Amino acid sequence: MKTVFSLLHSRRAVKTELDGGVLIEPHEKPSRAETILARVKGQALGEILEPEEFGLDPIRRVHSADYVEFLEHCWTDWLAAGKPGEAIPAVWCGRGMRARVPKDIDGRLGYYSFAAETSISDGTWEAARASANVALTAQKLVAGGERAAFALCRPPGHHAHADLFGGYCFFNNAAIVAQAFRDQGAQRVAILDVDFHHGNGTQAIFYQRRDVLTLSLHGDPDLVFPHFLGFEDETGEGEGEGYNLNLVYPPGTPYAVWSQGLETACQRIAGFQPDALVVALGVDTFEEDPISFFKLKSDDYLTLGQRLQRLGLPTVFTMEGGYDVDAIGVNAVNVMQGFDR
Ligand code: Q9C
Ligand code: ZN
Repeated sequence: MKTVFSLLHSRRAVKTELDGGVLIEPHEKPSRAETILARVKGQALGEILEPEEFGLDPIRRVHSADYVEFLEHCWTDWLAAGKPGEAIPAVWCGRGMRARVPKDIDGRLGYYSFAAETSISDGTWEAARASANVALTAQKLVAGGERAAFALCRPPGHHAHADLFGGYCFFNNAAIVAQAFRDQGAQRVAILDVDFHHGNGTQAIFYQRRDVLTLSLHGDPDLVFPHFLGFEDETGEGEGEGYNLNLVYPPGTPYAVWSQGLETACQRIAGFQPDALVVALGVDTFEEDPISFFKLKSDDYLTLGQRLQRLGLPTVFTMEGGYDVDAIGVNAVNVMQGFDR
């Protein structure tokens, strides 16, 4: 399988993540991508390609123009306002308040976000753009006849809504890929999210649509991020009713249990008969992940890849979460190798 990767990911290197009332070194850091790339090379998974430049149009098919513009200028606006640290949202439009875009940068940071752990600094815009280009290049490979491609995206994307950043995400790479397939003539596309966290952004973007089926297996949002979306009674709305599936699991869930949900999801995908599949691949389901509570083991990712391969669909993998441990490289590449064999 071919991998798409851009060194521009390293332009996103914030110093801070608000966690537990203190600013820690971010979990979502540059070494994540280097670790995974090293494993891709070490296993000779396949050719490694630089992304092409797709411009902002395919991003704007999923994200609002004002949100994209906000992200482009956020850091310089923050600096111009004389702020001493990194840009961190600290105020939101609470219940009963007015959802209008303020002029002030503090107000706009809150308007365009849903969480405060995701700091912004110099280079975030460039890295997020490159990450979307990585995803779109993988989409182009698969649209051009490759059975599958690995978009080694960083920053990740699945938490980003049409006009909200958070959960380490800015542009929803998986959604951008699905929309690109649709715009190139695919009738139906499925997005399967196997990251530990609910793919809230992806769900929200396609919630009222039946052309893109969204499915997510994740930790119970009653207990973990993103807390306010991802419950099993969210099944889609209007035209999209019946085209969103959430499968929620408790702390300690091993592959033997998680894989039953995977089977349910795969059967739903097969019944949908999509023209393409996008897999939002987080490996924070791993037993040693520092911010998660599932108990998947490294070999389980091979089995996951094999199951996805059996769907028989043109498939784009977008890299999402997975933190701190060296095994994120093994685990992510195991999915690809399980798929390839
Ligand atoms: N104490 C992805 O996996 N909350 N994002 C972290 C840590 C935010 C995860 C709390 C988690 C976001 C792409
Ligand atoms: Zn995650």
